Amino acid sequence: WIAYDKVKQYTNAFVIQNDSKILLGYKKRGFGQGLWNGFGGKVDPGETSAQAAVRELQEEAGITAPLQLRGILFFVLEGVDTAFHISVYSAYEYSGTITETDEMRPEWFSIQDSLLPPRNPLTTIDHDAQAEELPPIPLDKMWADDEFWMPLMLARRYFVGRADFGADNKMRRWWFGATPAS
Ligand code: 6OG
Repeated sequence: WIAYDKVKQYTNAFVIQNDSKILLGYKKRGFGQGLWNGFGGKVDPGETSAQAAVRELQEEAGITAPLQLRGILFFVLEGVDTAFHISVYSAYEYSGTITETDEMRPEWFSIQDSLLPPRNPLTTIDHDAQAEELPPIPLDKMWADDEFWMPLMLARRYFVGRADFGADNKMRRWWFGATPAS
């Protein structure tokens, strides 16, 4: 087995509204350029990951949110001697004005039903909340791991996962799990 002596801690934060839309950012530069993702970055020395998550969301999208830890991801990439430990956060409200930055272009996406847990058939759907026409979450333009844990996050389950990426950025092996639905 391999000991990863260089583990870097990152954050990734999502704002979700009415279980119907989610805020993603288009990464304009750096690692993951050209992909849509939550907002986040490296945890600085002396900072907790929760503090970093709030700071990064502010820096990259211009908003503040009561982020809650939703899951932990662990990635290794072929040819890269650093392993990524990513704490994923979500919030259901925010304050401030969503702002485009040098690094990220924020946009709302509608959450497709296929990513949500089955609805109780007796639940009434708020059609006003769904009136807005938004594009669905662009999973084909996101990191390949996202489709596995996104439904777990949207179901508000606590998840953990690991994925090993090849040099071509394709996922070679992966494992995801979560606490039972409540
Ligand atoms: P900066 O370079 O912007 O931080 N990140 C990943 N997110 C997903 N969904 N999958 C991955 O698979 C990822 N690798 C990194 C963590 C990079 C941002 O990208 C996230 C950070 O939010 C490999 O400082």
